[in-house]
Amino acid sequence: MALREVLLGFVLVFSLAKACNFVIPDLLKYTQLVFDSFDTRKLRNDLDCFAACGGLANCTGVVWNEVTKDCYILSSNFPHDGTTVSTLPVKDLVVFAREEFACGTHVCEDCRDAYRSGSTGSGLFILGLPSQDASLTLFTGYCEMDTADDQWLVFQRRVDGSVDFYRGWQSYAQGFGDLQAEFWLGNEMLHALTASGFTVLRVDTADFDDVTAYAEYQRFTVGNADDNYIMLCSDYTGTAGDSLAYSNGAQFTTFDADHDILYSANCAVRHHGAFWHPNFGNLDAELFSSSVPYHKNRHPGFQFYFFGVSMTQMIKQE
Ligand SMILES: [Ca+2]
Repeated sequence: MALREVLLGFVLVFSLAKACNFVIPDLLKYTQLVFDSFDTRKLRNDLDCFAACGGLANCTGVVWNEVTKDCYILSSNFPHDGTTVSTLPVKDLVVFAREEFACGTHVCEDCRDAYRSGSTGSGLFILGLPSQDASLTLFTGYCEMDTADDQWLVFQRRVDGSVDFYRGWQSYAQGFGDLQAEFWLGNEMLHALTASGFTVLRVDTADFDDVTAYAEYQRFTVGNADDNYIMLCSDYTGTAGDSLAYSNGAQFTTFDADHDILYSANCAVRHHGAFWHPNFGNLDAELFSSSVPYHKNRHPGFQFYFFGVSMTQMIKQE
């Protein structure tokens, strides 16, 4: 009887693993894992945990905590507002990354790593960003593989207005939306990604007639929360106009956190969108904001807005 149970168990494990292949990356050179999960469940064991992932369409992997029996679901959907980032000792954890979102036997270092690992099509990947304190930040990202002969991590996409971008400070800090549709990756991640070295920013826009334009900035950094995610960009090239020059050096402003230098108003409220709002004094134009595609009265001088029906912003490490 006992042998039969063991055999049944073996068959069950085998069939689960076969139905959905997982990579178990070796994380032992790190002491801590930092990640934000879509959902957390108390489960009996690791088998139940990765089986839970196999049953969810948007699950890219799971983090299993052997001590607390918590199963953390990683997803292409962002957690709802109010969730917090987990920082846990690696020794208690096992990561199961779905094979199609990993780089061979490891989690991808960046989009270039994903491309070199043989994934030449754009899509989702589980990415690991190491810090100097031996912690690894694990997140699901969308890699654009065929723009300007390079690989890019998308941090904002607007295409159809399906996601509400008129959100507050905490939402923009942690990210929101759906990586396969519209989203903001999060100011915390933008800071972490751009703090580690030279980063190139690229903005692609299209208008109603599918006329496209782009802007590239060879230097792009986002500060930390203490600096209200101040943004610096320089060395422009492109066809869309150097519109972001006006936001160079601006802090991030949302409707509930006013860090623009316009004394009389909150630019995120006035322009119905969070952004690194520049100060234009009394010039009452519709300006930069993450609500871009649906602004009506675009100022003709600012070509992102002239072109901006759809908009993608992405970065690559140099
Ligand atoms: Ca203000």
